[in-house]
Amino acid sequence: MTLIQIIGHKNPDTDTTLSAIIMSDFLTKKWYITTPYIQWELNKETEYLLKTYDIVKPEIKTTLDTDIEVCLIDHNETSQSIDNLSECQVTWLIDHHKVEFKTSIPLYMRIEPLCSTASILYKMYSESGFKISKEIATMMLACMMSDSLLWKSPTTTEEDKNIATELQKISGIINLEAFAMPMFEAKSDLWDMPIKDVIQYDYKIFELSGKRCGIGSLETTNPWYAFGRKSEILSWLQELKAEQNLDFIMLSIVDILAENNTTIITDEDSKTLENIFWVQVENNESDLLNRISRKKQLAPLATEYFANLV
Ligand SMILES: [Mn+2]
Repeated sequence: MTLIQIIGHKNPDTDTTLSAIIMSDFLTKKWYITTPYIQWELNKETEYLLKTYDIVKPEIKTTLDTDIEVCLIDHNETSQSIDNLSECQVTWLIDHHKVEFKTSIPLYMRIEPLCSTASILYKMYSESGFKISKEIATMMLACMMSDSLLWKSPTTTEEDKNIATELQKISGIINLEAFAMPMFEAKSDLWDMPIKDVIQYDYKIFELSGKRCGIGSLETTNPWYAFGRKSEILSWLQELKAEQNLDFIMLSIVDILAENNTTIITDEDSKTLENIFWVQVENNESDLLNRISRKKQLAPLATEYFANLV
């Protein structure tokens, strides 16, 4: 019997958390003994889903046991993973992000450009001939809706939509919008949260050609909340930049309903933002139009910009 620890990325979101749970179910069907973990407290969308669908919350861990095999889920970059990744034996990796991963041992690695990691897991169940329960189907759909923002993100593919149709049959979820809207509303309920946490609510650090870049993407049905606290956000962006030893930091406010992105940026990083996205910054704000996907629209342009600086 092989034991496997399954871990999602830092600042856990719905796809990383539920995909860890789904992967645990999948590997159990393959006779492994597995435990899903998350790296920090959940966001309110995921909390809402656990409560509504009676799902057990994974335990929090930021380092893993180096004697037990590891499965990375929904990420592959060191800066987004557990603190002792270099000492761990990663034998599985399932993801849908760009690849920045070096391995010292052979592994099962599957990366596909689908809207969610759960979409890939659906294919793995199908290929193995494993039955998907109603609970797992519901979780998979939640991951797909969360990562694709109800198909609005350009990461959505035809294959994802076909997978969702199959999952709707199993889960009995007829109306996807009615299923997804309470998720988005739960995620947007930030009134009691310190601004430092708001910035890092959905936040990733990238190592781009030797530069450390923090990119926050606050997906919300209520963008006015963030703009109402812009001056606080700006001073915390400055703080976080120093604290996390970053070269650049930006916070995109993604309006889920209007499908647009207005980015808040400090004076210090305004010029860089203008150069990355070919936009204007005014009053520490910039209209990034319909660029709502960090993995497909924000990170690639930033990657290209910093690569050209070298
Ligand atoms: Mn994901």
